[in-house]
Amino acid sequence: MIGDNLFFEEIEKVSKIVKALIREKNVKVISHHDADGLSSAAILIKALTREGVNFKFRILKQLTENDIKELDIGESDFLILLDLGSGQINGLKDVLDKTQVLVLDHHDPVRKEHMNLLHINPLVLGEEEISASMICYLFAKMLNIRNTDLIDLAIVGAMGDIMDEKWELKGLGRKILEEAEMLGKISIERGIRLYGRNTRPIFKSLEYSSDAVIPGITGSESNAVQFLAELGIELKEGERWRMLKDLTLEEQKKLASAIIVERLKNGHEDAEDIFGEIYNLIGRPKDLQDAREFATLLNACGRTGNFGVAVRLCLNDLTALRDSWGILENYRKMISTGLNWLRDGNFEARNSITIVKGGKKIPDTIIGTLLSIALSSGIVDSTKIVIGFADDEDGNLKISARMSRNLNLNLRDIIVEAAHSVGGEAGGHKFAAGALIAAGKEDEFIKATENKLSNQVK
Ligand SMILES: [Mn+2]
Repeated sequence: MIGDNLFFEEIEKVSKIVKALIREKNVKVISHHDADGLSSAAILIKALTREGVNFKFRILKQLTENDIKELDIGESDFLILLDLGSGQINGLKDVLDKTQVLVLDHHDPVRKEHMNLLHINPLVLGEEEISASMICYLFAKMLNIRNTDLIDLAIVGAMGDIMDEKWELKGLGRKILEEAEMLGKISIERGIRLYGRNTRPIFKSLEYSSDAVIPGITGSESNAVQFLAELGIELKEGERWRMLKDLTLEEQKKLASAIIVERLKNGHEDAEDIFGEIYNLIGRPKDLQDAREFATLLNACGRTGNFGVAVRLCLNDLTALRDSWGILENYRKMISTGLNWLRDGNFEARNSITIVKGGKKIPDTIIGTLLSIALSSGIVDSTKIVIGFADDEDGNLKISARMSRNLNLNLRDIIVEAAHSVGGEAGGHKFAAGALIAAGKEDEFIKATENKLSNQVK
């Protein structure tokens, strides 16, 4: 079942050490506020509870050097970092000099060792990237085989971090998916890559079609409604809005070919490339059965500060479901207000980058999500990097950067270098990165980014 490579050996070795540590020390768990971090937190919470261990847990937007100081970790503590930490190994030095730290993360790592550092990151251990939730799952399973029942959360976290390019998990992530299928926790279906299959009216799914983009229809509710009317697909069944899952097979085929035709008309290179896999969670309430929708809901909770609701949802506390819909509604409003603001042209297209200065207009917790949607729906040029700025509550500037997977650059390297040049902190992945810098430094940051890019092109 378990491979013989370094990654799995390390997880096994570390799990044994951790098993002893959690009994001796005060356990403090810190995780990240997005869907991957929240699923990771839920997996560890359940696993630690099963070990009979008391612990404290906190969710953070990011782990800054200031946050590390405020954690006030002493010799009797044991710190566990989920979906963050790999990029902050240097900042953790003082803590590491005092006590052990376990990092379960997949962000681009600082490759530094310390005798107190237990660092599980596939990128450090010669393995391909998987989500933090998947790392946490593998770790929890090694701690106690009963934790295999948490495997659906591993998949949900991976959806949140979009580890499934074109809606299909590959590589090690696929192996975990297959394990979930084998355990009877997930079923796999094929369908059009449209969000909201079980939760939104069809025209809303089409309006928000950012993955399989439909020219002229993505982003326009009225065009989406008209498109369906022309196809003879009823919007309602009695009083109830119909959703994608309600379509007959005939209607699904009609819709799929019409989408392909629209894409062909507009000269899309891969017009027929609109299908992908849908992952159904078995044994979850109806509204949480689609792994992607579950991830969206967790994201909405996390980015609006409702961490408790998110973790309760993961742990199958159904009373949290009622609380979550209002949160999602609010989050969707925030996103659509932000998108409309961008559509009004509130960005600056430069030679090699697009700049979005969000200021106080765009909450720092959603700027990254907005940029991702703006890229994939064509609001901003997808052949360029897009960089967004938003004021955070401490008076700093939160930076998010995104680029299409077609670009052959390493966004994390670019952003880290630019952030360091203005005295900030940064981290991330090849296609998505973030930073935190002092207010007023954005032009300097932009210049540093442009310089780095022009050097790379030469
Ligand atoms: Mn993650």
